[in-house]
Amino acid sequence: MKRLSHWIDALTERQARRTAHHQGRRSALTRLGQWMVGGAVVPTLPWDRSQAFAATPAAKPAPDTSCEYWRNCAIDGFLCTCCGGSISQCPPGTEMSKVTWVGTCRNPKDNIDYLISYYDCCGKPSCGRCLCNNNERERPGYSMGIHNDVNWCMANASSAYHCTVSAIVGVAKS
Ligand code: ABN
Repeated sequence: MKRLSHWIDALTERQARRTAHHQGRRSALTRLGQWMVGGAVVPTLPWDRSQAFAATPAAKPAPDTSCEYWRNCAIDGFLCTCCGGSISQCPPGTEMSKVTWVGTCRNPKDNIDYLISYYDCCGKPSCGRCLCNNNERERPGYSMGIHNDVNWCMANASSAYHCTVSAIVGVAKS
């Protein structure tokens, strides 16, 4: 009887060891398989990467906020494009000068010379941004009509100078 119980003990122990051995290996293999499949699949999931390399709006300034922009070839003042206006419109709360001076600038895209009217925008204090002093074809101050260093708000209700626009008003005859 003692021998039989010894034999049953031995058999049970061997069976338990075999099961534990198999279970351990199987679960390790299962975990390895899951890890490999997961590693292969996750990078192919349809992530939305459309914003990943999107340029920020401020990355590239508009060309007309530069003193080098062709229409600004003879401007003396603050660019209205930096002050809430556009290349040819005054910012809200200001009004265009009643008098102005007209320069001539060449558009590099079509090689045509255009007449550019540099209206000052009046009625608010100086904008203080994007100051340009370009003087292509400008002449000394004794001749007011061809001189740009003048506050053209002089004839407006308010002579407070804010900024200057560069409006195309015609084509220069050659
Ligand atoms: N036309 C621009 C400007 C305004 C005030 C003084 C000088 C120049």
